Amino acid sequence: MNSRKPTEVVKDVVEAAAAKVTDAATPDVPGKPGSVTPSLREPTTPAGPPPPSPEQGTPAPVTPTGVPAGGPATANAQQGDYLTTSYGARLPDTDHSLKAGPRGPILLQDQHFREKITHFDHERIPERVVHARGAGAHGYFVGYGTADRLCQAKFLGKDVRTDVFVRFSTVLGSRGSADTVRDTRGFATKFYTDEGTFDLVGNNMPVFFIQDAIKFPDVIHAAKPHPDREIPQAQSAHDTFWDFVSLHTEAQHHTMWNMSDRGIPRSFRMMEGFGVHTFRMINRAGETVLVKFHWKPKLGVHSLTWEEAQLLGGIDPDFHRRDLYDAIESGAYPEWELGVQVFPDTPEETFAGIDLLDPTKIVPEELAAVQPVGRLVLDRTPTNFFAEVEQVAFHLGQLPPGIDVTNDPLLQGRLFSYVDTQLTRLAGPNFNQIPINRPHAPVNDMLRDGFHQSAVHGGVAPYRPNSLDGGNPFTATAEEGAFVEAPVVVAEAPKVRANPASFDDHYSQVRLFWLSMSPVEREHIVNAYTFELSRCYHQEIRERQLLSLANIDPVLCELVATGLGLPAPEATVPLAEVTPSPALSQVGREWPADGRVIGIVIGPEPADAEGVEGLRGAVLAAGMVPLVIGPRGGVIGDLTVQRTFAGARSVEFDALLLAAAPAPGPDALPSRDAKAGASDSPTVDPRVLLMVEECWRHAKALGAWGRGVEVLRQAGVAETAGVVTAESGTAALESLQPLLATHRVWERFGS
Ligand code: HDE
Repeated sequence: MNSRKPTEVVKDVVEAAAAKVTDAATPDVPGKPGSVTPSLREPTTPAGPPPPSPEQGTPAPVTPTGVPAGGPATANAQQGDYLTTSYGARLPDTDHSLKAGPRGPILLQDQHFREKITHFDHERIPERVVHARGAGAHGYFVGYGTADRLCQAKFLGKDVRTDVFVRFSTVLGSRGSADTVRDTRGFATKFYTDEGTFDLVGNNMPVFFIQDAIKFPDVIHAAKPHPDREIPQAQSAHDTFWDFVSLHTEAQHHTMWNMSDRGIPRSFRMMEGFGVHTFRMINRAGETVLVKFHWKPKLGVHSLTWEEAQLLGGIDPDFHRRDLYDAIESGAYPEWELGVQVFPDTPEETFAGIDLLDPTKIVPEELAAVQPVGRLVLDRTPTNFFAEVEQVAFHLGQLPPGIDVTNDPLLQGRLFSYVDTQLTRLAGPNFNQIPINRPHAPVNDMLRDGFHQSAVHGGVAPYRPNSLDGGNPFTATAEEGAFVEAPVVVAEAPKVRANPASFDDHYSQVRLFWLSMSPVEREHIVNAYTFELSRCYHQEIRERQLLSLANIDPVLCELVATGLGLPAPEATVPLAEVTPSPALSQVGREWPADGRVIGIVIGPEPADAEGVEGLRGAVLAAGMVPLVIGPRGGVIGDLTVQRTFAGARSVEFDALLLAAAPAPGPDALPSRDAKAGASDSPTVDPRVLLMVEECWRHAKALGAWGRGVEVLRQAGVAETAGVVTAESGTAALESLQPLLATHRVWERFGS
């Protein structure tokens, strides 16, 4: 009996026939499929896509707005001087619908009316189910070449420059929610590499609420607004969130990061980013290591105070978005270094006893240093928010050769989710053809048709193997640049719904984080837990969360319990012995103050007697942004007033310098708001006093010279920590700069 496979038998027959055939007998009559005459053998020598048949035409290569493709980026923007329909016919009127007489009904034949309204009716697409609120920017990434020994991905090579698009986001809020809410921030980067797109879809926190992707709908349903009243918006301070995290205690680590100052960043530019999961890198020799990705901001990690975040939610809900775009526009390009923590790829997939597949755990930087591998610079704002920021579609399964996934069960689930969600959100399977998602590497994918198909594929054989398109497309070998999965051994094991035992430790690293914080950061954490839990309706939920806090740290538990007016429970598990990681604290280091906003208060005099113009120049020269605040709008002397006292609020700037002690302006009516600039007998405008008081309370640097010193005195803050006085504005700025380098005057918080 012949035991050979049928395919092998067919191959032999083909080979035998091919040996005999000299010329293929193709009739010269219409109906030939494709332009290639097939060979009898399967083509094996790679060759490009077949040319079109002579009788074939294609749509003209024009842009969506009707000009030849291949021109500048503006070729995709609207064209010409005149208003047209979507099919390019000029229009005489867009203000009146076509009616049967001026008082008559609208005629159904009014093509322009129907097109305009129909398109408008369909302008919205579903917002992202999570991370709906975001902002994005273009930039570039330059590899240092330091990863070459670990990873074959070419974009990490020395001086290789790759275009990127980054989208930052909050997780919980709807598209229109405020930027400064307490939440995790998304940090998703699309690298348009020559070897295909690489999406690094991370967060500004290195751990996640859950260990298995199957729990994602649970945690998100718990954190989103209650299904009955749809409140609260973009908040975790409510019963369902705390109900879930207090029952599902693996969420406690991420929850503490959210309650810490990391939950209220000062700016996207001042956030770290983390890939969260462990990934695998493969070098040219096929050797593998396990890695965790880190983004390190050039400006350091900084946060808002809770009160600043609240005020900004009302005064400037777009604060982070505006900050990002203003910084880029003014040339203060946000920058990060990409780094990796590297671990040996052992069968246990652990490092220093830490399970690298558990996304609720970090590896402290003191145990595995972050090694820089490249630099990211964001230097262009979007031209059209919808086309770019809204339509960008990330997917962490989009990996270049050299970077591969691990079995982290959260990562594994995400590999399914991101394509799936785009099918609804971007209405079909062709989302990678939307301009912002298009790869910058040639695509030959055999995926065809579907909604919004904008490629015009040639040939007749989008299948493999084929001979009718000359065998194209061919598969590549690793040497030819193919993405080849690392041949990781999957251990023989029973099919189960279970976690490894090491995933059961839910508290030791939360304690590690808590003990790594400075006193002022701990105070903020206590306040955040107390605030959020006090917003829960049910005392049972507060008590249950206190049980978790008791297992993290008795002092934390006691302080939060006191704030809630409840007894502190005893721990139910032994407290973990941990070594704090100083790298987790934001306090105690110095950073460049690039792009910081310096408020400058001037008086009503139409002269620059105080030397404010010189100060403005010095602020700009130091890479910071001046914000001139005056009693009235317009120009005072040579200075353009950017904010009036009535319109300014301290949360808009990082430090305040006072050039004058302006008397209460005619529009200053303190009695309308007793809290505004309270002073017994004010000779200074109460709104200026309010700015000073708030700055002081928020531990911001303050300075004055000349008559400005009087304001500090009246506000009761003169000669206190972080308040400088000098002979001139430029001298005051000089004394202020070291204070900005540490971000806040921490001792004002009493630490
Ligand atoms: Fe996401 N996540 N996620 N996520 N995620 C989405 O994809 C999901 C997770 C992250 O700016 C969605 O296009 C599952 C971790 C960012 O467009 C969706 C799980 C981390 C963004 C989705 C996670 C993230 C998303 C919604 C559990 C940090 C915004 C819209 C396994 C490492 C990307 C979309 C942007 C967006 C699913 C967990 C980061 C539904 C199932 C962990 C930054 O596919």
